[in-house]
Amino acid sequence: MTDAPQLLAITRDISPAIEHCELTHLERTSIDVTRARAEHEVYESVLRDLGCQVQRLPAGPDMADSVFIEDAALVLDELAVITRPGAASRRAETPAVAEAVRRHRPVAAILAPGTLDGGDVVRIGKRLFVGGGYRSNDAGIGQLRSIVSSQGYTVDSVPFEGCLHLKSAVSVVADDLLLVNPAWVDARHFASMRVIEVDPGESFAANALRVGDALIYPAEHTRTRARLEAEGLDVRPVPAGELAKAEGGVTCCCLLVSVS
Ligand code: CIR
Repeated sequence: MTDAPQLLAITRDISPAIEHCELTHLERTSIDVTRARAEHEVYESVLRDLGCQVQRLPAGPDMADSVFIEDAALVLDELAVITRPGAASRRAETPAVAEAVRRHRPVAAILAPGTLDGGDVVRIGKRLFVGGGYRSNDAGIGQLRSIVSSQGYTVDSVPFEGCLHLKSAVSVVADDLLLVNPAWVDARHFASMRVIEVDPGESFAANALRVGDALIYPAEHTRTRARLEAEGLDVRPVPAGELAKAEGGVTCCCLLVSVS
């Protein structure tokens, strides 16, 4: 008899230095660390409600962006790829993530001069779409292709603009359905997928975290949430406004690993 696979959500502490986080498209505004930590705890408790086991890694004051653990690795069913983040300040984040992930997957790594951020990778089955040109460069995307092609994955570079990562512009909300901000990415790159567009007044609303059949979703984006619910999707709102000031969304704050 085999045990049913379980979902492990690896999260990471919010650094006391989060006020010094990387910012690209937002003005720096004061981040309330206590409030951000409270938001993160709600997020973790919703992950648990959805059946995940949560493992939170510690972070140091040299890792301002540590909470955004998604960028440090890409975890697939067959293997994990430890990234080389596009922002040099974030490269100290990867060793501890590699150590945690290695318990569950064989591990490969992106090497210099390649760069890749996990937030740039949208997976649709065996197709990986990588937002190129900002945090993830051609060398990193090429290395990813070499690493995963033997496992049957295709890797395509997708242009986007106006936001930090491809997953800020598009995320998968059901097997055949994407949530998209059309101002930031052209959904025709993802042929065969149906599309829900964000409400035009909610630019940052395209990032949703799919856990099983449910979606963890920022409570702030009420009008786009109504569009998701009108599709019959099970939306679990979480407060995410404080971490949004650091340019983070809900996919960024965990790595999901199916374990048996
Ligand atoms: C950064 O600029 O790297 C962080 N302040 C935010 C990272 C958010 N990660 C993500 O969207 N995957």
